Amino acid sequence: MKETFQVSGMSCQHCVDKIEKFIGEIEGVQLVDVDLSKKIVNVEFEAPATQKSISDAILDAGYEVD
Ligand SMILES: [Cu+2]
Repeated sequence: MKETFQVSGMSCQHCVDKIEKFIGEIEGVQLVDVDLSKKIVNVEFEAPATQKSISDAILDAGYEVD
C-alpha cells in the first residue's frame, strides 16, 4: 500500500531523520520518503503496518498529522 501523510511541524533535516527513523521502525514499512518543502511523507507499507500505526509513529516523533 502507498499512503501520503500531510505532516506539520517539520522544519529541518533533523525532523526528516527523526520521522524516517520512527516510521522505519514499524514492521511492514518498506519505504519512507519525506518531502520537507511540501510537508508530506510518502510511505509504502504492508501488513502488519497500518495507516493508523504510521500516523501514531508521526505523533510519537513529536509532529502533527493534518
Ligand atoms: Cu527539524
